[in-house]
Amino acid sequence: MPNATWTITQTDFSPENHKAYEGLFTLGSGALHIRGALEEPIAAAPQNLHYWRLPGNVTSEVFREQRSKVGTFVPGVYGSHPLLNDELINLPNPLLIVPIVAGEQFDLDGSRTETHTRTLDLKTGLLTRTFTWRTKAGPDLRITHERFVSMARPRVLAQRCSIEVDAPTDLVLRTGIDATVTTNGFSHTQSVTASATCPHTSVDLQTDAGDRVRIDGRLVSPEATTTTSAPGMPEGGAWLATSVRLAASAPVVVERFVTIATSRDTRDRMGTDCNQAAEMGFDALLAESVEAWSARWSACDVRVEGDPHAQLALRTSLFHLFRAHPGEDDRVAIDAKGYAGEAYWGRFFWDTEMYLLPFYLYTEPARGKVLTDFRLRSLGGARRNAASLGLPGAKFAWESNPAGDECCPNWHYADHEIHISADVVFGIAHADAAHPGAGYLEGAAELVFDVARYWMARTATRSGDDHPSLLGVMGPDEYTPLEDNNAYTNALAAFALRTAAGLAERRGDARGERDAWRRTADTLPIPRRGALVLQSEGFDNLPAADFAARWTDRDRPFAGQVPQEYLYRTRCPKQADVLMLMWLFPRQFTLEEQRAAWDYYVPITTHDSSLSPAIHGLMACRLGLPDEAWRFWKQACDIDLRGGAAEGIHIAACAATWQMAILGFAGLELANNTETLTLTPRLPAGWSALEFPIVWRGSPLTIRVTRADVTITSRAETEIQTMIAGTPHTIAPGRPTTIALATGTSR
Ligand code: IFM
Repeated sequence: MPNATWTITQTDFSPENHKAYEGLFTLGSGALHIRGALEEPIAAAPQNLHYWRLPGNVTSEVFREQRSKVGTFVPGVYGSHPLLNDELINLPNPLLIVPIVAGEQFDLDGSRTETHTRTLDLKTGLLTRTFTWRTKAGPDLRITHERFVSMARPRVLAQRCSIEVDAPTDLVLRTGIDATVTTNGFSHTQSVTASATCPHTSVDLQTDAGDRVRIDGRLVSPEATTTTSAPGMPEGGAWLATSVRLAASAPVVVERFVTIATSRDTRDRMGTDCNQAAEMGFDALLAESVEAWSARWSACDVRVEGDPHAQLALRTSLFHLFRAHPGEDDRVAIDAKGYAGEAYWGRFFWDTEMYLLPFYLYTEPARGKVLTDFRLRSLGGARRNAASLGLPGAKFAWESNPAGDECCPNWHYADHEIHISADVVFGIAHADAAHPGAGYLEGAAELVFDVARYWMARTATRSGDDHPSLLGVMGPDEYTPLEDNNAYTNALAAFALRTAAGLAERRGDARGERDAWRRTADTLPIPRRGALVLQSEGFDNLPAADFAARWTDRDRPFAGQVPQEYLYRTRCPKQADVLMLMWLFPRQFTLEEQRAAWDYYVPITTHDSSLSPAIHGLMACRLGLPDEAWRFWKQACDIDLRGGAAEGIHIAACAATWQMAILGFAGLELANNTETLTLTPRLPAGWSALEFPIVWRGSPLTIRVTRADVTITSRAETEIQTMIAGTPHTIAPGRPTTIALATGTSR
C-alpha cells in the first residue's frame, strides 16, 4: 500500500486529464527533465505538428488542445523562434517502449486495458505504471513500466519494463527515440542523424542556435532477438525491434538506459555514460539515485501532522523544487514552468527572486547562490536590454533567456514591467542578509550599480512636480498597463537605489552618484489616499470591474471571460501588487495601512495568476485572519495536484506553498527584515505540528511548531538569539530548546 503522503497515484485515465498528469509526473535531475508521457505514442496525439504559436496575452493564452504533449528538456538548450524569440527546445522523446502483439500496437486510446495505474514516489523519484493489456489476438499481458531520471547521474534516464502472460505469446517490443518532436509547433532542428545498431540507438542533432545534442539509448534484453529493421518502424528517429517468446508466468524484463549530452557539456561527456549506466543496471542506478534524493529530503522536508493532504501538497511542491533546480549550473535558472512544459518558453521571470529564491536560501543555500550567480552571469544581456531602449546601465529582462536578453514578444510587458530589475537587486540583498559574510552584495556591485544607473535614467520629473516619477510602468498586476508611480515598482526601485548607495558608501566610492541615488530613492512617491496605499496614481478612479455580471464561471480565470481591453480599463488586479509590496516590507507600512490595503484589494483581485493566492495567504497570517489564511492556502497549495500541470509545473507557486507554511503558518520573518530569528506561529486549526529544517544566517536548525510550543534544535556552533511569539530566547547549540507559547517560558 503506497504511503499517501509520499505518493501520487493516477487511476483515472481520460483524454481530459492526461496532459495534466504528464506535467505532474515530470521527472528530472536539474540537468534533464522528462514529462510524464506514456511509453508508447498515442496515435491521436501526434508530436510532430507544425503550427504557428503567436504571442498572446500571457494569462489568458489559450493552449493548443492536444491529448498529450511529450517533453524532454535540457536547461540551457534554446532555439530561436521567428515570432516568439528564444525558447527552450523540446528535444527528441527518448521514452519509447512499445509492445506489439500479432500486429496490434498498444495504444492507450484504442487498446483494451484493465487496472491502469501510475504512481509517482516522491521520496525516490520513481514513476511506476502497471496495467493489463487485453490484446485483440487473445492473450492478456500484465505490463509494468518503471522509470527515473538519476539524481546522482543527472543526464541518465533508466527504464525497466516487465511483461507477464498466462499463455505463450509472441511479442515485439519497439524501443527508441522519436526525433520528430516540435516545440510549440516549431522545429528547432537544423540537422539530425539517427542510427540504430543493436543494442544501441542514438540521435545526434544540431539545433538552429548551433548547439549539438546527442541522445544515446542502450537496451538490455535477455533471451530475445533484437533487430534494427522490422515492419512498421517509424521514420524520424532511431528504433530497435525486439522479438520475445513470452512463456506463461515467466516475466520478461527489459531495461533501457538513455543519456543526453549536449555541446554545453565538456567534450568527454558526449555519449559515454550510456554504456556505463547499462553496466550498472537499473537497481544499482536506482539505489544511488534514491540516496541522492534522500539527502535532499533530509535538508528540506517539511512535516505536517494532522493534515495528510497538506503534507502531500507540500511534498509535491518540494519534489519539483528539488528536480527543477539546475544544480551547480549557474548559466541557467529555473524557468516559469519548472522545465515541465512548453508554456512560457522556458524563460526566467521575477519568479526567480521573489518566489523561488527564499526556499533555496533557507534550505540549501548553495543552490540559492546559483540563482543569484545566474543574474550576475546574465548582466551582459541586461545591459543590452537597457541600451536597446537608449538607456544606460542594466535592465533585466521581463522574460529572460540564459544570456539575459529580453525575449518577451509582448511590448507592454517587455518594455514596461520593469520592476524585475529592482527585484533582482532585492534578491541579492535578501541573500546577503540571509547569509551575512558570504559577500553577495560586494560580489554583485557592478550589477547593483548598473541597475541604479538604469533607474536614474528611467525616472522623470513632470512639469509642476518637485519629485521624480516612474511613468508608464506595469506593476505585478498585469491587468493595469502603463501606470504612473506604481507603488510596488517605486518602492522596489527606491530599495535598489538605496542598496546601491549603501554599497558604494561601504566601498568608499565617490559621493556624486550615490548621493543622487539616495535623493531619488527618498523622493519617489508612494501614492496614497488616507491610509490606503494606491496601486498607482489614479488607480482608484478606474471603475471597478463588474465581477457579478462578467465573471460568471468562477472556476475559470476572469481574463478568459472578458477581453483584455476590459481588463485594462477597470480595477481588477491580476495578482498581489500593493499587498506584495507590504508582504516584502512590513516595517514600511503600519498595520492600519496593511489592513486598509487588505480590505480594499482582496475583493477586487482576480488571482488569475498562480502567484497570487499564497501572497494573500501570507498577508492573512500576518494580519491575524486565520479563516482567510486557510482559504488562500487551499487555493495555493495544490494547484498542480488539482490538475493544473498540463502546460508545466507552477514552480513559483510550489515555492510560495513552502513560503506559506514556513513564513506564514510557522511565522518565520525573512532575514532581510530582522537579524533575530523571529517566529510568530499561527498553525491552521487542523494541523497539530509543523516541523522543518532551515539554515538561519548560516546556522542549520530544525524547528518544530505545535499548538502549545516551539522546539528549536540547533546544529550551529554558537548561540542564536530568537524572538518566539514576542518573547526573546537564546538557543544553545546541541540540545533541543522548547518554548511554551502560552507562557513564553523555555526548557
Ligand atoms: O511572473 C509571472 C507573472 O507575475 C504572472 N504571469 C506569469 C509569470 C510567470 O510565472
